[in-house]
Amino acid sequence: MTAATRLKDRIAAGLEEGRGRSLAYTDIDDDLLVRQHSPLMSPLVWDLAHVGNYEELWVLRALAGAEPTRPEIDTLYDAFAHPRKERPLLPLLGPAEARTYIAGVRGRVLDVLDLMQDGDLYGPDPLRAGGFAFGLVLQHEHQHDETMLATLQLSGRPGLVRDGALPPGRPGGPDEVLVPAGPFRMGAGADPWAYDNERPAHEVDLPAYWIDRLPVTCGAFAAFAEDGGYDDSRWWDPRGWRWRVRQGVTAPLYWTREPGGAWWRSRFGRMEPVPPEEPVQHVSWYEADAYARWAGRRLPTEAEWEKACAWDPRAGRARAYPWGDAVPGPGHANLGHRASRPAPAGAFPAGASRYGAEQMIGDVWEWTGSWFLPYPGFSAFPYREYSEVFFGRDHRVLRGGSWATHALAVRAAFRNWDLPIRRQIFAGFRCARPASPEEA
Ligand code: AVJ
Ligand code: FE
Repeated sequence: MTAATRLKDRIAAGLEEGRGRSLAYTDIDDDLLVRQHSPLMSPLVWDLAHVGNYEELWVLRALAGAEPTRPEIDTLYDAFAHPRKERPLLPLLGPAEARTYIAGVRGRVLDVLDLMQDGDLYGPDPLRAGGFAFGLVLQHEHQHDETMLATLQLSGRPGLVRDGALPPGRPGGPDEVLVPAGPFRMGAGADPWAYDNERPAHEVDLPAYWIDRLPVTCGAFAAFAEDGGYDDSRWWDPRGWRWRVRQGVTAPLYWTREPGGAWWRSRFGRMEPVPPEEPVQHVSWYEADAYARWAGRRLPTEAEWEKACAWDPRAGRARAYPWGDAVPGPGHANLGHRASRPAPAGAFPAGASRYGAEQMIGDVWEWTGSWFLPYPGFSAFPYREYSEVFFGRDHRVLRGGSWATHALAVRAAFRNWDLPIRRQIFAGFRCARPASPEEA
């Protein structure tokens, strides 16, 4: 078997798995597919056709030079032409039409893949090299699948809760790990499917710091709320405080408190007690930032997060994942919607990084203290609207992926970003603090 055949098989299997996921999440009544569950989110039927339209743009047209199959629909599925709140008013393809459209695109994409040779996949064309355009559409579909899950959670409709088994938590152990001072290499190395915003890799020198071994749990976050953390402006960024007051936020999204004081949450329409040992999710950057200040800490910078996750000081190189370069297995991390929830704190000792940080990949996206900015020497590829137009002081960086993220759509160097008010995403955080000179 040639190297191209092996890569083509991996791509074909990945495309099929991703499509199975998109179709499973949209295997619901048409009425639920076309309805807008929240002005923050697209109707699910938009995501479905958008995924196929993106695949047509990048594989059929950009890579293979094909003519548009349905030029009149492009603008409907251009995320920049129409903000989310406008999407339900557009003459979108209906559910059946959308499924037919994306299946037609997929058939042609598999034909294009089939015809690719070693020389194409390992040649100089940057859209073809390493199967880049295929990796782009595959990751994109998984990103929208995660967005669809967030929409389904917002809809509050029962169903689609997966009760797959997760490993038990491990109470005890150190709260924080020390990362000694020194330089490390930040950003994507040889990974052919890395996004433009992960490049170029560059050296960053950091002073010594402590970072939480585990993400902040629901129990710890409840202590902040019970201590009046939501009522004390001292802990809050001024913009966060205004947002908190205006929105009347008093707990993570989907949480409620009984008169007796017990915390409950709604998860895909199911009411259940908040599990104290589970990493907290559905908190905004502002809530994470306020918790950290209350705890006498701060959020890690993006560089601190990545060094603690990926750097191997003995080998002097960055790993693709905390545990090494092996693709994520069930003992490493909670990814790919095994269960519709994060795993309890301490569930993945085999997923620990060189510095001893755990659960950095999977479970919950982790807010960092950094704005979404380009690395020095950044150049947009293959299009400015993936990352470049979002750089600046509007979006905060999230790292590590959640329980809903597919293994192909996250790695140590992967950067996600969102507005600091966002709560419907599967985001939590961990804290950090500088090390004193004696500790360092
Ligand atoms: C990287 C998750 C912020 O969903 O807005 C999807 C990914 N870009 N379609 C998003 C994306 C174009 C993006 N995030
Ligand atoms: Fe998209």
